[in-house]
Amino acid sequence: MSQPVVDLDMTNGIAVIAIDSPPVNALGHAVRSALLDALTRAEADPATKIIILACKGRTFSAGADITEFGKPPRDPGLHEVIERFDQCSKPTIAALFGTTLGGGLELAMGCHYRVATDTARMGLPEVKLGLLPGAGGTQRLPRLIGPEKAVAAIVSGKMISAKSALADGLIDAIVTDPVQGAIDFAHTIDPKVTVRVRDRADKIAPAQADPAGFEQAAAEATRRLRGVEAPAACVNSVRNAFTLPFEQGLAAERDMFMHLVMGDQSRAQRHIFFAEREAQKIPGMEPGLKPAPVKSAAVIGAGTMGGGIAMNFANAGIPVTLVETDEAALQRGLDRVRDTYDISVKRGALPAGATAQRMALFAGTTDWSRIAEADMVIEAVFEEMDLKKQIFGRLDAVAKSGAVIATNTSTLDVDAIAHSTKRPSDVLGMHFFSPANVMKLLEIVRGEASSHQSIATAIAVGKAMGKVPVVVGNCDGFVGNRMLARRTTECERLLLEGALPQQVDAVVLNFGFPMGPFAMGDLAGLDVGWRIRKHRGVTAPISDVLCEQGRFGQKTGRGYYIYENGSRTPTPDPEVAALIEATAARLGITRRAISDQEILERMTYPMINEAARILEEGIAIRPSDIDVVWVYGYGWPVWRGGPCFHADLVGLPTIVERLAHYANTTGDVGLQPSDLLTQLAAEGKGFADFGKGAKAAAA
Ligand code: 3H9
Repeated sequence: MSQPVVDLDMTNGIAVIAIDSPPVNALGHAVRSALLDALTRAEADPATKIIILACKGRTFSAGADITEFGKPPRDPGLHEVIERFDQCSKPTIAALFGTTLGGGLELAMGCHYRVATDTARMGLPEVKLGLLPGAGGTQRLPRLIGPEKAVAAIVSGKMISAKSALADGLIDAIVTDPVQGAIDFAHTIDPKVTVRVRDRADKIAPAQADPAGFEQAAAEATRRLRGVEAPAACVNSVRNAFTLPFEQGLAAERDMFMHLVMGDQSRAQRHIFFAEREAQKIPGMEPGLKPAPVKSAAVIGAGTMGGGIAMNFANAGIPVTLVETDEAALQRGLDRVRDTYDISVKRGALPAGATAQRMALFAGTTDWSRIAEADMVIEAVFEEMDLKKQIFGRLDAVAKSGAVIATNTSTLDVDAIAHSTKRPSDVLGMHFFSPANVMKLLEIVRGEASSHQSIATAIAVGKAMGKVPVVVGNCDGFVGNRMLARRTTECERLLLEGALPQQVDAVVLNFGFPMGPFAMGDLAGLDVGWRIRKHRGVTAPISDVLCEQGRFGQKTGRGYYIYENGSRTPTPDPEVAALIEATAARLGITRRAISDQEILERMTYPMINEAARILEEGIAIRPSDIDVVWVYGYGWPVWRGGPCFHADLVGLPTIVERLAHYANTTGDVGLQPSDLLTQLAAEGKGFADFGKGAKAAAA
């Protein structure tokens, strides 16, 4: 028989209803039914004076069970459960700890009082799933903390600390132990009086009299959001909290929730939520394999990348030694790190005093023997195979036995690097993205000899750093850059064939990327790619001409665009248009008008084709891993779910047909649809079906 998911204890007039549904006490159907049942029994007992809603395990409820979304609803719904707590004739107190999120917080706000431990955090993160809080959150939170703070919290989905929650009125007390604290709190209230959040008017009255403050807060919260539906729905629903009676506001919130939950944007965001977690699961890895503890680390190379990587260790509380060849370079590296922390403190992203605290975890050295104690060493020097091999040979001599030794290479063969040591099983790639202290993606490159233990350790360290690790295979460009290379090729072609940088960038921006590829190139520096092309003996006619003229992008004030007087805003440059025309003429290409639709297809389909090849070759484990790489590393809009998810929405037969067309018009055989894409399309399947046969056979 399955374990009960809700426990009811009635002692001395106090009923404690405790949800017990690991891992996060999500409010699935079984929990909702059992909650109603427990509440009915607790309320009906004449001895009951107070009802406490608690949770067992590691956290108060993290909200609705997301796996139920998109399936037919089953009664009782969360609304009904919350309504019953709200209407309960005896005072109800929610005892919060851990992370109280979404429907979990909505349930807690349906109670008459809330207490929380001082480490508890709470929030309404539904917007991150393309939703709005759909069980009263947009109506009750404004009544507790005011519509201005509520709209900021709901549109950002950010968590609120117990301290702020107490100051703002979301909770009534901070306690040491959740249940005992709730019992103690119960002694301070009149058990005959129930205070319903729905009846509270004090915090919404000012906005009813003058909504200007709310509108300003709403505009501020939605300032940078393009193309996404959920934030606007959140704003409208919070506005209803002070313009409509409670019941009407609730009904409107529910309608908006139903609309959003059925939409592609929320489906995409839910896909990424689960994809991110799935990416941590590596088939074939021994169950229960524990990552090795990483108590100290070293980073070889104190340049921008090395410094950023070292910051990640310090941010995770892991002492880190930066290693350089000379004192001056080391000092420059440490200074850069300190400056970066100072800027974060100035911006309010880190608390005052954080610089000193984090810098205390840094050591710098030019003496390699100092890294002998490190449990993990990451090399972050120039992209030069001979140099890397030499460094790994030295590391082999000094690093302690069992230490994970990683390279941050973005282009070189991890196996060749690993085999310059006598312990290739301890070697793997940890490919951070620039700026390394900010970007969330971490490609963990598994070499042919990398051990499961070292992979598990790299995943655990990545998670501790707040990164999203994705394990990928060893090939040129791994997953992300290999796909990006396809887009870059199309960028050049589109210019030669008739588009301008601003047209291409506008299409990509409208799709939802934060930046177009040409503005991005200008930001990163066009000379970087130029150097790599020269090294590899390849050309990109337009980019090469720009570089020959010293147009390296933002850093020289000119690239694909002009940047006047230090401005970072790209301004189209007629000289570039002329230069593109001249280059096309020189190459005998007759330029033509290119539609936005064609641009979009060529900016996405060749990458999707490459994704299929990456899967065929086993470089990525699953399509959803590729989606995670693109969302967290390259700005693919999360509400479009990543390239593979998007491809399934477009339909693979369309993509196959268009790729064949572009292969034909450009003469590039690399654009021919891959075998996997062709096969899936022919079978009426999508990326979502990839590997399903194998999984079913294994089951
Ligand atoms: C909502 O509430 C809608 C309402 O407004 C209206 C309804 C009408 N459901 O993240 P972890 C799984 S929307 C189902 O690795 P952590 C997760 O997939 C909801 N499953 O742990 C994973 O499974 P697996 C609003 C869930 O400690 C396992 O639990 N709430 C849910 O790093 C462990 O998760 C949210 O958006 C769920 N709600 O982080 C909160 N949550 O082991 C979403 C987790 O098989 N959750 N799982 O891979 C989180 O943010 C994090 O999970 C949390 C814990 C911070 C709680």
